[in-house]
Amino acid sequence: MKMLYPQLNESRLRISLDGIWDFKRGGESLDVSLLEKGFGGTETMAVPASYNEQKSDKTLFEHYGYVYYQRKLKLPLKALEGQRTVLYFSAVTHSAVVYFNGKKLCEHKGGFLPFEAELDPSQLEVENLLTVAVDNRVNTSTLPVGNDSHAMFSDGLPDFESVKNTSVKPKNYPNFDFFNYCGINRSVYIYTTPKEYISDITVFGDMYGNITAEAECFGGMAQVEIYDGDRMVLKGGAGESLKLENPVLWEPLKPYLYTARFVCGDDSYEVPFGFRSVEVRGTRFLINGKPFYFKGFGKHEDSDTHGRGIDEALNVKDVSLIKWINANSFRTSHYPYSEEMLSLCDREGIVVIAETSAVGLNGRSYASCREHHRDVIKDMIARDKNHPCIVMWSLANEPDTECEEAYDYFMPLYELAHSCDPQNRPVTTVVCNNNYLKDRVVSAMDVMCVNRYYGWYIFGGDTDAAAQALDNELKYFESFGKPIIITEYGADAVSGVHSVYANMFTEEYQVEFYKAFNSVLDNYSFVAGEQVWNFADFATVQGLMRVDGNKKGIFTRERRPKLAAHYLKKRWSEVK
Ligand code: BDP
Repeated sequence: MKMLYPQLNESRLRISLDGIWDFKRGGESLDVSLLEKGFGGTETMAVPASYNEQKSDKTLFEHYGYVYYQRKLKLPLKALEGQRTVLYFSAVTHSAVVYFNGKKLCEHKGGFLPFEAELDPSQLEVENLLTVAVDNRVNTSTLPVGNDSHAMFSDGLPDFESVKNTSVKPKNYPNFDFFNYCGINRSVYIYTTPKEYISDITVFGDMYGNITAEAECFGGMAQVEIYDGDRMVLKGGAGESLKLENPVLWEPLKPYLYTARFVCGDDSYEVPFGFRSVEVRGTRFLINGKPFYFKGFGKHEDSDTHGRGIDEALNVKDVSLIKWINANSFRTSHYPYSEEMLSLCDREGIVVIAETSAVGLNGRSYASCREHHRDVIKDMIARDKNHPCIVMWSLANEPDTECEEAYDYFMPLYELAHSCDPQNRPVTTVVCNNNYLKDRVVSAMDVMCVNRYYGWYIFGGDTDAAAQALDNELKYFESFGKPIIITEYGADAVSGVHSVYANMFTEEYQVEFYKAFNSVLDNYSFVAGEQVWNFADFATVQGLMRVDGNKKGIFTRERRPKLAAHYLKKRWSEVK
């Protein structure tokens, strides 16, 4: 779906619908009457944010199935007259059915990308009712992927079925390691455009000053003006070839942005953009012709109370910590992050690997996810194609790439991503197979991205064995003549737990783990980056392997540094 982020400017109005909405818990089947008629006796719920932790209520925390949101809204009908009026959801997790004044407006599958629908002027009243049903269920056809049940420990238990049928409440079994925070996670807007309007924009510059500036414009031809600050430096028809002599480049940690202003009839829209080129040449990842070494993190959109809801102050804080620790990049593990975060990274010069929500894929989900996976790739690239901060697309995290179907599943997606991206950025799939010799996908990607947990899940507590295992694996991957990025490696450290023996779960072990890994990475010139797992501690499902969440953060969930933060800060001030 092509759409532009709602913008307030001289041609467009933008009305925020964020705030406290009415809320009602539902069950496993959709109750259309609640959407048509609205509902009374309601709970309150903040939008945007996940609903799970907004109340001190375990049943909501663990809710399974539908919930309903509603709000009344008064509209300035005079101001909307003659305009196109659009309702825009930045992200509803994982799927939404939307009604406006009792009639179905749209529905959407996928919890991390925007969707919108035009409001029919004849349907607009002064006082309107907006209702939204949100489903949080994950299964083998959703991304991220869910399982049907937990097989673990049930095998062989004689009365398992009877316990299951009597006492086990229906719940999600995520095939991914982050808490399934759901709800209206990002902002909701009503915006207007003139009847003749710009529906899509492509704009970017390369390191030589060439500009691609195109606009889809209903009912006319668009013009484009390029600004350096307040000064217009170029002007032309959208789609014409434009070139700026000696542009200031967008560089990692030294960003510089120009603005492209598009005009079509009465409509206009501005996009900040940068001049930068990305290329994979041999074993190097080049940004603006220079080798770039990724230093940074896999992250999550995760925080107390907000859950996975957008938190702009936290985003600013995280970027400042990324700079404090001398890192330069992160991956949007394991789903597309908010557009606000990407715009922030454009401004701050943080390099981003943008990932789809395809996490937890296995042989079974390959058949049922393919079409949805294609949609997510297309929609993510349509939304994010202009951002200079994004230098690579990741199709998935840790799919089963040993199984027979894997190559035939991923290669068309790899081609699709390339064909959708006007900047033709490199494309990768992040893998983590126990037997790397059997991987059918990673060496076919532009950059090999590998997650590795030697010293934790394999050879836990033994950093010498971990180093040797990593060394063996890197020797194997070196033969492909492509760059490799270690996109995840990490050890849980419970903040405040210390030991002179550097045992697992202590802050000391986390440091020893990173020292051992890094000493091996430093020996291989085809290693193009290290992104540690994870930036901060984060919430997960309950389970034997998790002590109140995943503790592999370099920072705690509150963003306080662990010992390893000081070690990495020093290393990253020295390395490459
Ligand atoms: C990796 C996954 C990541 C997990 C991590 C871990 O990609 O989502 O959180 O393992 O176990 O395999 O900490």
